[in-house]
Amino acid sequence: MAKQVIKVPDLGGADQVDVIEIAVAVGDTVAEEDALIVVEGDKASMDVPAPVAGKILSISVKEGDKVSEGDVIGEMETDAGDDAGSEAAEEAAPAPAAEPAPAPAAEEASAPAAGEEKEEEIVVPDLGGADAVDVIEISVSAGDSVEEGDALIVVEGDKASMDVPSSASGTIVSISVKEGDKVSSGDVIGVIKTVSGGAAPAPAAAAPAPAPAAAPASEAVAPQEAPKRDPHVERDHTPSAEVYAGPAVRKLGRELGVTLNKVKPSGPRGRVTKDDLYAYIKEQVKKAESGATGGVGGGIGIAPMPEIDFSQFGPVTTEPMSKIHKLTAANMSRNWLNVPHVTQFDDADITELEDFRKAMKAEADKRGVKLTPVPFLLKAAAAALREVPSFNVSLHNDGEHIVKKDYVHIGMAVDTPKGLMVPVIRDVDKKGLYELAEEATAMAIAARDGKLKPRDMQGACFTISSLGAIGGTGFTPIVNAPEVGILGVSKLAIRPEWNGSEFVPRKMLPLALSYDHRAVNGGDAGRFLTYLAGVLADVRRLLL
Ligand code: CAO
Repeated sequence: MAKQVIKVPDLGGADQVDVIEIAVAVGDTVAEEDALIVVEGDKASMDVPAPVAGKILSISVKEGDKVSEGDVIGEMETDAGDDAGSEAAEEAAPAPAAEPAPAPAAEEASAPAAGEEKEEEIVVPDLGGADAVDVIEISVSAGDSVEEGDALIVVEGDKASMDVPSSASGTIVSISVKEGDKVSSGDVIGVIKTVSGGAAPAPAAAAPAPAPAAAPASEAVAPQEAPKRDPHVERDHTPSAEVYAGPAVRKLGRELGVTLNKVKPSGPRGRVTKDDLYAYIKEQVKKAESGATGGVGGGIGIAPMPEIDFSQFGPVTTEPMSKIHKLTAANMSRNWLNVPHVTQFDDADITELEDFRKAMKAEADKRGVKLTPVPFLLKAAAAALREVPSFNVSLHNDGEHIVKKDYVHIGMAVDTPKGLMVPVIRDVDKKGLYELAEEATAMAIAARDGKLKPRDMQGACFTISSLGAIGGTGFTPIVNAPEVGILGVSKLAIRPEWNGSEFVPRKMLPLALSYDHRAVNGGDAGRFLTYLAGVLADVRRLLL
């Protein structure tokens, strides 16, 4: 182990550049060439990379300080031998950057007459010795009008990204590179049409674009970033390449898949810092989670609900939601947003069912069970799931398969003081009415007493939500995904029905079937509900 002083390397003649970002903290382990700090001169910002791999012992500068070549910016602990001193460090440190040098002189060319159009090749300028750098963004397309100095493409070397600016004002005729291509100094990347203007001669043909970055300070120099900054630029429409950010932040942004123009900058002169990037990601995660957990919106691009102080309208009390209530809210949001719902309505004529049920009431009481319409609904739904197997399905997670079920488990929504619970009655198709009545009652009691186990609430193919005892003429229930559908049952009403020759009073039960239209089509749903209503209208069909 050896201590090594970290010094600012050759800045290509630049002096007193600003420290605009500290990219590491004491105790961080860094690899050779990892950015330690970012400095900025008049025309470019650049990383100061770690001269060797090791651990940061101290950083002796802070954002806003000014540094020059040779200044000590900190200390590292390295694996090198004890003779590794600061001189060695200096030698080891690749000169990362240089103050942007004046553009290479354009080749002499005779000035064309005023108003004369001319096509010029656009050439990659001096990249400070770097070779075969990546094209990471194409900022213009054919037909675009550009001003001299506008970014045409953005390239990136090992340690920095930079704009390749237009050498002249004019119209882009063509761009011959694409993102992902590699280019070197002198490569032609397109053609621009210029018009010479009056006394002022147009830029010379085929002149390399002014080097936006450092003139080489050493062979190790990488292209440097020359960010274009316009405080008036509308950030959402700003190409990432034009966002003002250091190479380390750009790299991190790419790794995390963040488009930098969406990040609110907090650095000097609108610079995006690493902290801005992290803050942006935190915000996105929070938004996504609030959308997924049924918060008050903000996920998947939905505008969040405004915060409202209800006390301004009248007296209020605020109570915490129960755990079940919060879970239900989260599930409802998830299901509502994920499942394309369709709700189909029908009325089942349950006049005969009610006669039968009442006739059996005494016997049921003797057995200690309460025979309400619910066991009949369970039985009829099970029969319909067997009759229309294309309805007894779930959409596979991969979105490419349908899971067909050869079992019939049905959930039953129970209203409890702590919130909505949905216990599941298994193998409904194999059970008799009394057994179902008994189980439904036991499940409802367990739900209200908070005695249901997680397994008691899993595995349903379908759910029945009966609000018949409460009232209402109809409602549209939300599918309890990944189940395929849910039957909402409202209060039966005696209504005049036409029997072919006269109106007769019939007991009509309003049914509403919501289903996942990704998993089943209207035809399946229509057959399912028609069959179910038919069974309720004539329970003898359950015997068949
Ligand atoms: N129309 C008219 N009367 C009805 C009816 C209907 N559709 N359904 C039930 N009834 C009657 C019953 O017959 C019973 O009357 P009797 O005592 O005279 O026989 C009375 O209403 C009360 O029934 P119940 O509530 O004790 O039993 P149930 O089997 O009808 O319902 C259960 C059980 C657990 C489904 C119900 O108690 C419940 O919690 N329902 C609410 C479900 C819910 O909250 N759904 C919404 C989910 S989405 O927010």
